Amino acid sequence: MSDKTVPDPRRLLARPGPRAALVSLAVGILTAGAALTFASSANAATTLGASAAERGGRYFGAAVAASKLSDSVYTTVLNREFNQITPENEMKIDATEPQQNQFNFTNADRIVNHATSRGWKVRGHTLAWHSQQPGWMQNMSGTALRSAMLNHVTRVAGYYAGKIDSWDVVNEAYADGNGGARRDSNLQRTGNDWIEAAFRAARTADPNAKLCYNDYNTDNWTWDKTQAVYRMVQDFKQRGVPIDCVGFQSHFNSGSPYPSNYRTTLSSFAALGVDVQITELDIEGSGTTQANTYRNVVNDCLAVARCSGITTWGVRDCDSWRSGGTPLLFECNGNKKPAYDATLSALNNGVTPTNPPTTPPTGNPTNPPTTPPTTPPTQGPGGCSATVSLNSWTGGFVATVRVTAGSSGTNAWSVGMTLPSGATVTNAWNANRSGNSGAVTFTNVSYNGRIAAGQSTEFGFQGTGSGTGMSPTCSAS
Ligand code: 9MR
Repeated sequence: MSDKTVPDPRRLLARPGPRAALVSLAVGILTAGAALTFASSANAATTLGASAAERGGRYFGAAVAASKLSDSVYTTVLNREFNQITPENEMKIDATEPQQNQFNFTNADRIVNHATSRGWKVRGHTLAWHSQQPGWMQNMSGTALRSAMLNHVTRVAGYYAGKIDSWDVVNEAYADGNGGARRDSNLQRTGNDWIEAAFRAARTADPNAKLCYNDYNTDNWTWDKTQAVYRMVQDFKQRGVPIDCVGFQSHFNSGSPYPSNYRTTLSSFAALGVDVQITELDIEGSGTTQANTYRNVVNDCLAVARCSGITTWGVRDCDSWRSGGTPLLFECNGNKKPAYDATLSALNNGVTPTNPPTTPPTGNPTNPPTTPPTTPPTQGPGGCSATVSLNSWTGGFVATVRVTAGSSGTNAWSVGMTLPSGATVTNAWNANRSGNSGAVTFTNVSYNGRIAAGQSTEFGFQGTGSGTGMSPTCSAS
């Protein structure tokens, strides 16, 4: 099935709600806090991938079609500019399991090998999706379909274990313009928990891959679909469903334009304790207008510490699923477009990350309050525990600390840890901090001190140096 031949659901859009004032305030705060640092032009990186790598170890990638790997114009651009690949169609369910329990990885392997032999990252796309299901799966329902879906996740993620940086575990599970409802599909009809079941199976099959939820029309913070996905991720984090990242497809055009609150969307999701990735970027248009939008998107990603990479959905305009909209960075002959120059210079100029918001977004009537927790602890303290996970690059790291309440919940908590010699905390979110090197203590902020028994919350901090080897201790009252 080709999306080129069917009406495009991305043009049937929900309208923004009444939350614009709050959102512009949030954007204003973020923008005011941003600082610009400029790489000297003599030392500036000359390719997208190299420049992104210099911005906190980010990647800049492209969706790749196996059939194009024999096109030398295509591979010349691909090999020079990018350091990450997403297979455009070759890892979809119809490609990898064309007959039930008969797996075919030939084309996906060609792409994965192209990437891994060059040290690039691979985003796996996608394990569970209503679309591009093979015929045998389209005809299934109920428990048989649930089992088949989980088997697919297990077998495919297991086959590629160790080779995939991030998996789109579930793709496009929410409906457009329907108040933030789930999309109806045979998978959805197996029960609302199908998404978390897929994530748990993926974690078991490949414990090292980052597990993402991926969708489109989730770029505008005020749209119901965005808010619905936000609530799902928030719920998953609160209940310990394994989710590490959210992919924003970001197919922009006149019907679904780049929203001015895009940075707020990215930073709000990141504040939930997940990485955010721009996964299928294309921007229809040309010339300066298109270039400016690419620049804005790059700057928004760079401003959010947990925005770990950008992938364009194809290499050249003629490779695009929307080639008529000339939405990519290269002409068909491989020449760079103005949008390329804007993208590279934005990467090289490097917006410094602002502090993630220290309070979760509020004021959205469709967004249940994140504070206080729905089940306040009745008594404390029953102790608490803390674990830390690191996202490191040369010279720096982001630490995500998970605080879990013991047997009777917490009213307040304090986490201490000793930073390795040479490491310094530069900023923290969702916690108060005392000290920035050596022994450092983090305490709850107003909205996350109360944790119900057995439940968790997360805070984070960014540092320079190496964060390896920290072992947090937790005390509760
Ligand atoms: O670019 C892909 C195109 O070649 C396929 O025909 C189409 C079929 O579903 O899928 C396109 O990729 C889609 C991606 O898998 C999910 N998000 C939307 C992308 C564009 O339609």
